[in-house]
Amino acid sequence: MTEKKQHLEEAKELSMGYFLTGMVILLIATLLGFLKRLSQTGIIEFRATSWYTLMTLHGMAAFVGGGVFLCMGLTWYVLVNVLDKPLHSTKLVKLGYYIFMTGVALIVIATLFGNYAASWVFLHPLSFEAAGAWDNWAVIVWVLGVICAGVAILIVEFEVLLTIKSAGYSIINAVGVEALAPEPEGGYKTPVVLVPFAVNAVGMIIATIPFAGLLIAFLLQGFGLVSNIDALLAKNILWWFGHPVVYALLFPSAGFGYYMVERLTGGKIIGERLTKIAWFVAVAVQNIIGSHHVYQDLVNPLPVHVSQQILTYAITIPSLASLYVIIGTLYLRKFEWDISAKFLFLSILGWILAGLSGVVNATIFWNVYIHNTLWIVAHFHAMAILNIMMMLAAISYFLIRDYTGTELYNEKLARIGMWHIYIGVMGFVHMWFIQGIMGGIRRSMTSTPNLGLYTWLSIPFALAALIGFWLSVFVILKTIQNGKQNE
Ligand code: HEM
Ligand SMILES: [Cu+2]
Repeated sequence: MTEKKQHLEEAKELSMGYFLTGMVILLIATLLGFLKRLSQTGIIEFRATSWYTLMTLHGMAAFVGGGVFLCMGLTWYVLVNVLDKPLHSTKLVKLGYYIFMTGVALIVIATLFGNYAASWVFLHPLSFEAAGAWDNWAVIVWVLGVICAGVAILIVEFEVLLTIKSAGYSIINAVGVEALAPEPEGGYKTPVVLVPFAVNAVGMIIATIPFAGLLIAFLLQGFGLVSNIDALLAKNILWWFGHPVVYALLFPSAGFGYYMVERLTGGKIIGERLTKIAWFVAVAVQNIIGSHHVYQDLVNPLPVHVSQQILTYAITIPSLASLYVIIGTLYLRKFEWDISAKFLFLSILGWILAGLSGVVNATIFWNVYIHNTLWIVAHFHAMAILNIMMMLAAISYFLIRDYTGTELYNEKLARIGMWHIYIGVMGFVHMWFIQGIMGGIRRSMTSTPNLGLYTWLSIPFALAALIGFWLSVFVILKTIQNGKQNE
């Protein structure tokens, strides 16, 4: 086997481990989501403690266990392909996997066995005000689980940066700095695909440090060694991390978009300088906008509120630039509308919807109306599924052919799955948008009075989405199986 083949094979194996695990977690998490929504109609019933436990598990499992994990997995393969160099350390990649899985196990224990139900963002002091619903040990196990996930994220992000560095690229340039100067003859040195991965890695490493401090304070309170963590400070720190952790999904997903567009169209994306400068804006801004989640905690000082609104608008720049260059490149070049291109295109539409609804959240004047309503739930499911999961499906279908060297098991079935997901999620997300505008509250096991009709209407859509997920996973698994048989 040539050296090139060897490092690709190595990355393939590692990616596949992360990928399959993330997919299983995601399938379970989406099933929980469906059951929760169904129970809000009254067709099935959960005890209150179970509903909030499942909500907590669903959020953490879908977002972090499924989304972050899938993105990490796909990242290894894309990085090695773009760099044409081996990963910096396969040992670190494996270590990240095992620590993450330990975190998953602890979170499952804290929720399913300990009834921990303070939501995936466990805003302080909820954990310690359980009113008998869960014991202190469940808080400790939950926090230890989150610490494992945090350590795994740190390891993975360091590995991303070290891989870029050991392939001979400068990290400074990889976060967009080189584009501050006009493009030299022969083009910029750093491939543009690397930029979102590097920006995310830097962002997560910085954000994890204050978060680690908060988690340790939680542990100390859990053991009874500290009694009064300041709730406002705790919330601001939680969101310092909680905002950019979404970028552990969104930024790699943008990178996958660039990668696919370049390979689909056989050339570099247009607007490289613009794109890199846009990402450079995100390097710092991503880490200082978390307090837009606490606009309604009015005791935060006014300059914090005002700066949060302006800075949050600034973080739309990399998204706007990405939309522009991806749509522009696809418009200008010829390419085949295969299943990946279709998923990619739908993901772009989802990105616009999620982004626009996010601007509503970011604007204090509107936030007053939609804070803690189902509008927020609509916004982040639009982001998580209509944008990110669609992009992850696109890159999965794209890479699975590389992985296996075979064609898709059944392109028609893949297309049917795609439309089920898209129409299904569009449908149920819009029921949430409507309920949110009408004041339907989030994190409630029962529908807000008079808004139950929309909950009912969302069920067929949610079911369609679920069928779409399972179909897509079936096609991917079958393709992998066919690939193995052909080896
Ligand atoms: C078929 C797909 C899905 C369905 C039907 C679904 C359904 C739900 C429901 C009913 C809630 C509770 C909302 C409330 O009433 O406040 C919820 C919360 C949530 N979902 Fe989903 N979901 C799905 C997929 C996903 C995915 C793919 C992600 C992320 C990648 C995700 C992330 C979250 C998060 C973070 C929460 C908040 C949990 C909390 O507040 O602690 N969901 N979802
Ligand atoms: Cu945020």
